[in-house]
Amino acid sequence: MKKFFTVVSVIVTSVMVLSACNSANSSNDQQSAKVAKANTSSQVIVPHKDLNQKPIPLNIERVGEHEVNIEMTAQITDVEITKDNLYKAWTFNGEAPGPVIVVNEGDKINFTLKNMDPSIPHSMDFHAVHASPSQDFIDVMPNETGSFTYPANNPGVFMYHCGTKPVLAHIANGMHGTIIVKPKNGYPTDTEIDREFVIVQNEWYRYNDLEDFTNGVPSQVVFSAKALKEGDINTNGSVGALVDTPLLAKVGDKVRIYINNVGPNEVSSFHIVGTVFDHVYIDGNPFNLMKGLQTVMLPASGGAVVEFTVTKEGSYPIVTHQFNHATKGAVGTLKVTKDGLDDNSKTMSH
Ligand SMILES: [Cu+2]
Repeated sequence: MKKFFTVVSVIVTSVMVLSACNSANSSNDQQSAKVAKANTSSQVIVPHKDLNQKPIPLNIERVGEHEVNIEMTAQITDVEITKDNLYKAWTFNGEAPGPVIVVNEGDKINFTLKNMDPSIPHSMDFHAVHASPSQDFIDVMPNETGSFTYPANNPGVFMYHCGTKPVLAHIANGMHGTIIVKPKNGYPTDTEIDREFVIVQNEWYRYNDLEDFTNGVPSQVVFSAKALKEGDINTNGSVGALVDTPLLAKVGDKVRIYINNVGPNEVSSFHIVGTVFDHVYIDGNPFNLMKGLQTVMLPASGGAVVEFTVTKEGSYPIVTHQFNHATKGAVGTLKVTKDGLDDNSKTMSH
């Protein structure tokens, strides 16, 4: 009899434990269903509806020879993808892709993320640093601020992005960008360079639609230019951004472009019509030097430094050689003139 009761009590306890597990699971499921619902509806999530937060400039300050403070915001800001498509983007600092960050190899980064989104958490995942993701890339809750410290010990051109679940939704809605870590001893070709640009590729889908992000094809694939210094062109990832405002160079210039493909899903086959890349540093590391490339393959998140000389005047189309993507917007122009100024001549379309 005693044995019977023991068995029954074991069964009852097991059922209780199982049902507790189930109820925890079902609460998790409900939670995920809620998140999934918010992201598969192709709708603006309600608290974002009337929100269009003014872009806030990146705050970066050198506080020591090998130490920088970086302060960024997560915020909801309208971004024009095409003339008729204003996208209520989830952004860093009100830009999508976010502002380019430049630090030096060996820097300690003291990073602060101010989450101005009133409704959902956001976070920061820098590909340029060594960190413990479960401690250093964690969610910052709505209307809160999080601070993190990590070293940037590898030179290169790296992606950064929000890593909050579902990460695909956060990246596809606009939370991505580029961080350049300048090599301690520079690039061997530094002295030859006449001008530098930063170009970022990303793609857009149906608005806030996790189903389309996951199983669809991009509606637009775009390039943006990011300013390295005051006065440089700085754009969002809009169709035609770099055709309407071409990059400029002078005949004979050796041009360097820092390129980064921030996805979220597609690869890039970066190519500039009418030239061959003399030097390519894959992922922007001076050790990864390749010569004489026509096209550089950038995986999702991948970066590179490409260098080439423009020998004649004219308009040089910048494309991804995956022409279905070029057709969807990933085209820009490098205009080469006698004096490096815009002569307002027509740019070549591609
Ligand atoms: Cu986010």
